[in-house]
Amino acid sequence: MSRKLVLAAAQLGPIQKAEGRDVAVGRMVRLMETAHRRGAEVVVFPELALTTFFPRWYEEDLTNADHWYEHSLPSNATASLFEAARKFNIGFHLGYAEKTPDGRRFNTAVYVHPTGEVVLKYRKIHLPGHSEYDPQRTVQHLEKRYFEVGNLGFPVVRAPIGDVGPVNIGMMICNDRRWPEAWRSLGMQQVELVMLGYNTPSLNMENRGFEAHHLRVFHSHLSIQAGCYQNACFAAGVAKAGTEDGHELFGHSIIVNPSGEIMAQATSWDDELIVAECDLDMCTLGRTTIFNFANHRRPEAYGRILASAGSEAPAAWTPKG
Ligand code: CDT
Repeated sequence: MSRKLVLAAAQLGPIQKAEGRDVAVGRMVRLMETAHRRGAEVVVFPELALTTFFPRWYEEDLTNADHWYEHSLPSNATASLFEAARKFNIGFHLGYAEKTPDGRRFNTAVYVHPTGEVVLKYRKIHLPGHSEYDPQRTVQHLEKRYFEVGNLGFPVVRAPIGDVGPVNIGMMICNDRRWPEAWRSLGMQQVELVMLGYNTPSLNMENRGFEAHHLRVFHSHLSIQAGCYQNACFAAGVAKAGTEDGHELFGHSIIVNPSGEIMAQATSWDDELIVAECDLDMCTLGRTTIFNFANHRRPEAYGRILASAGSEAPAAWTPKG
């Protein structure tokens, strides 16, 4: 049986702070319809797809921020996404802010089957930024204030997609893509398709003058392409892009194959669908040769990676002569 999956990455343009979920959801349903017309079996939306990237806004009392979170899924506001999935027989990946019934807050993504069932849930682990208002910064990045570190690990599930049959699906969210540990955790479960959404400011507010503007996109692509190559998988890296209330997020959404090559790339910083036919059998080459983990990994030499989060300076060498 052919394992050619038609994958769509649905980049979203900006969502302004004052815009309600109805605006975003309406745009997303239109993208799902376009994805269906282009033969896609699955569509991947960005991180925090339903609202503006609100962690740039400081809120002293988190209870005043409740309106940014989804308290259930589906909800009245998101029901039409689930209806579109069923109507177009298309699975979808959605990033959103989750508030659990016991009051916990996570930066979350789900993969939803066309029946409306949630197949896989992931809660972001590598939260960038800070938790308190930082007067040094002109723009805040308060993910550590708004979210707890995800508590679901890096799960992979084998689930049917479209005509392809079972696919090993995993997820990461935005900053996770920069961490090889995240990719390898998915690779260790033979992931075939990584769905990942991002909201990445075009300017690094922690820039100390060393990071040229163009390197922001380069580093995003570098991370995704390396992750795919080293773990023999496909990925859809999908942006929320454009200018939200004066704050620019870059686009450049991509679909990448297990050779690390970009198969499709968005060219706008607005709502845009890119599609690629992904032959999942391409994952076999890397997995059975150079990245045959069972044959070539040396976990006995990797102890440091689990022993501590931070690095330590090496022993100094000085010449004897
Ligand atoms: N959303 C998210 O994780 N954005 C980060 C920005 C890092 S700069 C604080 C990213 O890694 O793209």
